[in-house]
Amino acid sequence: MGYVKERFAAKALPLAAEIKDFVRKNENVSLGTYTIGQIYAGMKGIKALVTETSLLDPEEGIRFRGYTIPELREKLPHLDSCSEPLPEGLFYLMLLDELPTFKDVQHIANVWARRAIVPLHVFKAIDRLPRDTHPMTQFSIGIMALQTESHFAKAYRAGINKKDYWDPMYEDAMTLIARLPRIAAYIYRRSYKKGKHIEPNPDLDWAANFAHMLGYDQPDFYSYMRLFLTIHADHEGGNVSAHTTHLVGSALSDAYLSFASGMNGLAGPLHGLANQEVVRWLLELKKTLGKNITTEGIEHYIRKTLAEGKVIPGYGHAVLRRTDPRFLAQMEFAKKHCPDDELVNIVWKVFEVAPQILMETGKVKNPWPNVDAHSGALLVHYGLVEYDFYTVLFGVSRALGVLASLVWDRALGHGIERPKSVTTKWLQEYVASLQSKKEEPVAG
Ligand code: CMX
Repeated sequence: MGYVKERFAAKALPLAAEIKDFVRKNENVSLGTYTIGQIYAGMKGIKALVTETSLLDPEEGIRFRGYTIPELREKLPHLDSCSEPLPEGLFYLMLLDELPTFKDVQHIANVWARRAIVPLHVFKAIDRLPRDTHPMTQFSIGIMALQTESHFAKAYRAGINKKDYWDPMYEDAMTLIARLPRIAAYIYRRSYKKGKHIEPNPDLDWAANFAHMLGYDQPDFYSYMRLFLTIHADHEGGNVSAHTTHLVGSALSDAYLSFASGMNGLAGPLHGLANQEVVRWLLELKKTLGKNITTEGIEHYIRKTLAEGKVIPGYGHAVLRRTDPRFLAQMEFAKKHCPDDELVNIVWKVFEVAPQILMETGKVKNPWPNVDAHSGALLVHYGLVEYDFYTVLFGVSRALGVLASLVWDRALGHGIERPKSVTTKWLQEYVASLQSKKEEPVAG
């Protein structure tokens, strides 16, 4: 057993017993009520999930194990040549609830590098798909093809004791994270670079090696990938990709099946696919406005998009009510590395005018930009212009959070998820019964 796994077992197993006891003693404590409006609005705001790795505050933004994004950028280990954190360190923090040392980060990087070899049949499965298949579909199928490697599925079939579920889940999570960059880079080079694949460089860290396999070896791009893969990793448990991974895992589906399901959710335009939609929208804006990329021109374009019954991609959020700190971290990065880039400047101009227009609609609850509003312009700046691929980058990062959570789910013995559903007729009758009770004459 590696030392990270030993530390996880030493921490998680006593905690599982502690939480069981906590639940037993407090099982009737109410967390408040929820409304019919919330049910129809996608269960927003209903506290119904437990996720240990991160917590989202509507006003402040995300905290990973208590640390904000600016704090992570300051406190997580980084290379001497780069001030951005190494995402291996964030994974360690989310898994163990402890800030890693540089040595811990190197250890994780070494484990992933040793496990990074992808079996040939995975590439063959991807190669059977038409080359113009959307990269997220190829990614999901690649992950599914890798499921032949699952330790959890084999252990379950062999009759593993439920107390030990976390162990093969840990192994699957580590192996899957190790292999995702290779699968993602394979899809990129297959789809856009005539299948000219690039061998991994084991001397590079996880993020830089990914950038290298994609074909982008600029040191600044390595830095951006470290930042990108850190900030997209987790956003508590209720977002579609995290919730889906957790839900499917609750049926004891292994890490590959669960994570592929999460990626199918990430591929929706209201979630992760928004990063490709933002660049598509920005390029259309540029084409429509020509040289007239003024405040008035952008305002007009935003109003036209809304009038056509479409959303402004990259704006709004189901929980956040302020500018996303993940947007701000990328803005800060861009100000340092490419302040004169044309598309980046358009992102900033849209930021100046879009919130006011969205507020004027009177219905958008959060008019501020989210993480996806900025990433694409930076990727275009570094030459990665094939925007249909952007959600795959998001997916590689999201693996860190949702797979750390999946290991915790099995260690804590979370049960199969199965909320109760009712029909609209049931709700109508329920409301009518409440009204008739109110109208009943009071005795005496
Ligand atoms: N542009 C136009 N209208 C928007 C909007 C936007 N950016 N954001 C919200 N609205 C609209 C909704 O479509 C909804 O309209 P209807 O009442 O006509 O259905 C209304 O405002 C209220 O929505 P809300 O409560 O503010 O937002 P939701 O929680 O329902 O949805 C989100 C959140 C992110 C799906 C939504 O803001 C949106 O569609 N944004 C654009 C897509 C996007 O950037 N997604 C990425 C989110 C981050 C991520 O997961 O990666």
